[in-house]
Amino acid sequence: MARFQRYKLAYVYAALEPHIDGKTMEIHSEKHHQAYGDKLNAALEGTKWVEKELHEILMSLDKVPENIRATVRNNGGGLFNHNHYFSILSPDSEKAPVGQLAEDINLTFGSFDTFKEEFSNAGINQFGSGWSWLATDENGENLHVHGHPNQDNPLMHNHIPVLGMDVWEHAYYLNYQNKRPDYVASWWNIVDWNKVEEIYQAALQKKVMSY
Ligand code: MN3
Repeated sequence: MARFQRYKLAYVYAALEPHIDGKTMEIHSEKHHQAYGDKLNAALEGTKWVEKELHEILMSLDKVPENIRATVRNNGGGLFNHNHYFSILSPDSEKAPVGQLAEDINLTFGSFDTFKEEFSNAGINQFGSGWSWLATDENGENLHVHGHPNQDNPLMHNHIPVLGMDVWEHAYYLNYQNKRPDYVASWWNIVDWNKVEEIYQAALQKKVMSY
């Protein structure tokens, strides 16, 4: 069995319709996500890095040998980001943050709506492919929103990821074609806020949720 594995969905591919169609989910998970894992495993095979957790590798990319660093950044980032993404989506969304995260989003951004706007805009305005992320700093403090290109994520800046939205076209093109803002608006209907709160509780303890 390969060292690094993709997270398998806890629901059927069509479960998120009409917000994301089943065919997009299937291709996204079985082709794109699978390929990131395959390429990461191939790059790290026979190195000491297979003994590390994925998030530890992404937090120390500067120590990864230069000849495989870009491959590990792109595909390790891709594997982690999609493990996160597929684990925080659900057909049974609470539609709004819960627990400590709900309180801290209000404290930091003023309201859930203000946060949603900032997070959505970071995704909509990301030039080319990338992600919108809510993260804490390395101490589990200072919630902030940041857009990242390609498969980069907060770990590469020593921050702790809390919530990530994929804005690559492969995440939405079958339903939405070029209309990224429509996908972003619909995406809020399928966020599993109980799961995001679990990730945030770990972040408060300076821990990265592993998969
Ligand atoms: Mn993707």
